[in-house]
Amino acid sequence: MKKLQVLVLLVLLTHYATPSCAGGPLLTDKNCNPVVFPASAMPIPYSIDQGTLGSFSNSEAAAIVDDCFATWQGVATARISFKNAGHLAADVTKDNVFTFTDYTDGINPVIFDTDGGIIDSLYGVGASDNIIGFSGSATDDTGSYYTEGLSLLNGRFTQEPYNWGPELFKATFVHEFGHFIGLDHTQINSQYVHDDNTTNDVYIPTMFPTATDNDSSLGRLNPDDEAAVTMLYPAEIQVVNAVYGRISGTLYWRSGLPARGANVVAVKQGDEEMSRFSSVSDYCMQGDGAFEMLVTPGTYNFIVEPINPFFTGGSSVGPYAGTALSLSFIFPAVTTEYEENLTIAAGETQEVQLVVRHNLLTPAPGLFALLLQFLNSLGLLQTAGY
Ligand SMILES: [Ca+2]
Ligand SMILES: [Ca+2]
Ligand SMILES: [Zn+2]
Repeated sequence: MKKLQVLVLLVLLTHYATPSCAGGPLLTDKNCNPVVFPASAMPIPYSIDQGTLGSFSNSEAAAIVDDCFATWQGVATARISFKNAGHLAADVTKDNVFTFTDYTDGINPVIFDTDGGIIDSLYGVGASDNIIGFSGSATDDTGSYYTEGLSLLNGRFTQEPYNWGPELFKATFVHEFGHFIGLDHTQINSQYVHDDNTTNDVYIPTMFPTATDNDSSLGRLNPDDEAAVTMLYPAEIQVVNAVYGRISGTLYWRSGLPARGANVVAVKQGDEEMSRFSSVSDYCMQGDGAFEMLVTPGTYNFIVEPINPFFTGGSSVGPYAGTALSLSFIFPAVTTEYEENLTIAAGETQEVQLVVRHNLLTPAPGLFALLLQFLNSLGLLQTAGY
C-alpha cells in the first residue's frame, strides 16, 4: 500500500497477505523461502478495468499499467514476466467490486477506482484522499506460492487538488505491482522523504512505504528494488552471480540474543546514496536474527536502525511491524553505524555478524505510535492533503 503522508500511515490497514518481511519478500514459507508466483505462472496475466482512471482515459491508464509491469520484467537478473490478458468484464466500481475479488477465477484484476469511491466504501469516507492504491496476492494451500492477486489504483489523484500526471501515477503503479509479485516495503534514505528537497528523492527506492517530496523518479527502480526482485525471482545462477554478491548475516543484541525486526542497511563506498541495500533482521521469523541481501560488488559499511514507528499496518517494513506494539517498536534498535568494511565480489557469499544496542526508552516508542494511531482512529489526525 502506498499512502500520501506520514501521518496518514496510521490508518490501520493490512495487506491481503500478512505478515510481511522486508528487504525483499512480503511473505516467507515455513522453509524460509520467499512466497512467489511459480515459474509455471509466467508470464503472469493481468486484466484491466474497463473504466477511466480519473482524468485518464482507459487506454491512457492501460498504457501506464503495461509500462509499469514492464519495469519489473526489465530487471535482467530476475525471472519474472507478465502479459496483458485484455479487459475485465466490466467497469469496476464500489457496486460491483466484490465480484472481482475472487482469488480462484484465474484473473488478476487491475482496478481503476476512478473517483476513489471504492476506497471510500472499503476504508471510510475521506480515505480516498490518503490511499493512492493497494495491492495483494493470495497464496495456495502450501503457503509457498501465490495463486492470484489484484491491484487497485485511485483516480482521485488525477483530480484537484492533486492533479497527478502519468509520471506520478507510474511511481505508484510500479510500487503496487511490486506488492502484487510479493515484495515488501523497504526503508532506505528516509531522511530525504520529507525534507522539502526534491532533488534527493531519486535516492529513495520504489518500495518505500510513503509518498516523497516528489515521486517522479520513483517509477524507476533503485538498486535495492532490483536486488529484492532478484532475491525473489532469480534468473539462472550464472546471470545472478555475474551481477551480485550475497551478504548473509546475523544481528545480535549485546546480550548475545538474536535481534529481531531491525533494519540492516549495507552502504556501498563511493556510491553511498544510491547503492544501499537492506534487509530486516529475522526477516523469515526463525527467531535467529538472520538477514540476507544481494549487493553489487564493492566495499560496504553497515548501518542498523529501528523501523520507523509510523510504518505499521499496510505500510509496515518487515515481519515485526504489523502494529504499534509489534517487536520492531517495543524493542527498537539504537541507530548504529559500523566502521568495519566488507568487500564482496560478484558471485561471492560473505557472512557478517553485527551487534546492536536496545533503545533504553522501550517500550515508549511503541506506546507513542499506539497513541497516534488511537488519535487517528478518532479522525483527529487527518491531513490537509498533498
Ligand atoms: Ca473502474
Ligand atoms: Ca526529498
Ligand atoms: Zn506499499
